[in-house]
Amino acid sequence: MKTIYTDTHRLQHGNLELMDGQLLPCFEKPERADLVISHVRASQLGPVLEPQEFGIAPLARIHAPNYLAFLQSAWDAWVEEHGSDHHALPLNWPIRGMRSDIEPEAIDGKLSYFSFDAGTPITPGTWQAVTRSAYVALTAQQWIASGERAAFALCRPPGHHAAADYYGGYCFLNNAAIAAQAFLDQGAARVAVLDVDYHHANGTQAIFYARDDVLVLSLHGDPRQEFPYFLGYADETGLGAGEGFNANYPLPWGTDASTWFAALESACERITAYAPDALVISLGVDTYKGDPISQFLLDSADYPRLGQRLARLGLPTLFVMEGGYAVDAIGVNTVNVLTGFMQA
Ligand code: OKP
Ligand code: ZN
Repeated sequence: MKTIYTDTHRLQHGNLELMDGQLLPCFEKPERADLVISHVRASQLGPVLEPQEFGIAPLARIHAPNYLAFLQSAWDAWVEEHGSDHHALPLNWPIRGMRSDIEPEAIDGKLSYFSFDAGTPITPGTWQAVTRSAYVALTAQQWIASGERAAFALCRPPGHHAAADYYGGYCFLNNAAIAAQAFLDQGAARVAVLDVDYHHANGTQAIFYARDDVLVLSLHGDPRQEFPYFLGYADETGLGAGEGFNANYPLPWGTDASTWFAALESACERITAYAPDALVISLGVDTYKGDPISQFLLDSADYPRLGQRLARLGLPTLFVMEGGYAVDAIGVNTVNVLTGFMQA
């Protein structure tokens, strides 16, 4: 299996996120992808290739023009207002009854308008890093379109919390959604996106919620207990033409491998019934028992089994990297999924 990767991810290196009442060093840090790529290189998985350039068009198939314009200009606008000593974080949001339909002029207002948390700093290199992360996904998608059985897009920053016009949860551009749309634009009739990250795929769900050409499935910490709290319930099944084409599997804190794999089995049956032309896996390994911000109990030996089950779906499969914050284990666990897939 080919891996697509670029060092450009290091340009997103946020200093601080607001968490547990403190400004803490960002959990979503360059070492994550550095460790995954070093494990890929040490494995027998296959070659590591650089991404190509794709311009703005495939990003604009998913993201709103005003959002892309904001992301591209946000750091410069922030520096103009506040200088460059601190990375840009939002501070307040429109709640029920407030106006959420007008993009403010001031940069602090724009940051709030286009975001949903205070954990996702915009830095000098954010635009460069997030566009390259999307190009990693698009390059891997192209390999599959040209006949590869599977490919691994080692994206960083991750993408599944980003929707058409907002960022948050360390995500800015929805790499998995951009790749799924590329399959459709190249002639696929149906694509399934299965998100096995610990956190709900709120952005991916929102993007495809009213559509029947992308089946979105997500296994995740129950939103009653877990970030992002405001989406990811089991009764969110799609809207209009999309009714029946969204499936959530919320699971409680402390979920172990047997419960998690039972949910995976249900999701896999749904995918088989949908008979997609391609499968995109939003691959987070923050389901690991040692993850510092997550509450599931999977162990490293469970990840090959995940890969094996996905291989049995028999579909062209694009793996897109999402979360995983136990940096000691993220490389092993990720490569375990991919080698499990290849050996099946
Ligand atoms: C991104 B991805 C927990 C705070 C959570 C944001 C987590 C974003 C996860 N107390 N902060 O889905 O791995
Ligand atoms: Zn996650």
